[in-house]
Amino acid sequence: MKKLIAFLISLLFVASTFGIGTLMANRCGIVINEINTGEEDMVELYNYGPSQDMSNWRFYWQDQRGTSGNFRIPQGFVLGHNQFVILTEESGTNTATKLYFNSNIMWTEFESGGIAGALFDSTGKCIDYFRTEGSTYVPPPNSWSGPDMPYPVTNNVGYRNSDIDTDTGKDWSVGGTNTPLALNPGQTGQSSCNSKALPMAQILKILKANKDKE
Ligand SMILES: [Ca+2]
Ligand SMILES: [Ca+2]
Ligand SMILES: [Ca+2]
Repeated sequence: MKKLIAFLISLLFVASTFGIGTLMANRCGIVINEINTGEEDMVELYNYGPSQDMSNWRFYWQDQRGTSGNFRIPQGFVLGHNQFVILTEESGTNTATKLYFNSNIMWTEFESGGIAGALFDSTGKCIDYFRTEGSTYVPPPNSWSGPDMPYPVTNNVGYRNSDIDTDTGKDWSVGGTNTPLALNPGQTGQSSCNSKALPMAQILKILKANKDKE
């Protein structure tokens, strides 16, 4: 029993020092949650984590035809816990849930050859990203791996299909209808940071099982 506890403590130490902390970092915060490649092009962000000041964050978009652009989140914009915001190419007056950039995104359902997007914080750190089939964009920090999100983007709708973020296209589905400012099919909206609790729950279960044996 003592050996087991020592092993589990060391496992926890290793996980918290080297693995889980960084691995889970993106999943606890803001994600690119949904895209609309039709009229009008838009991006939905969702915040799994605590309230976040997004002043001077940047959303970068591009396509395989060689077009790209940047949206700068305005100074003072804060995205609350479990809140959505839409970034749109339209022009208008910004609200708490919709930011207008008056700058065309060139994404299309099937003529772009592939599309990609990435979200950067004010220090330039990449927070989240996605890539479709056909895209050769390598999102920093160069950690995206296949499979890619499907392309064409059926019905101009691409969306995260769960609360899990694996930094692959498996997290994304296409088709159906857009759900702006609402959870997507397959999402609970609860923090996938909670997956941190899974190893602990398992550890407690093991400890209890061993205790019961004693
Ligand atoms: Ca479009
Ligand atoms: Ca457009
Ligand atoms: Ca949605």
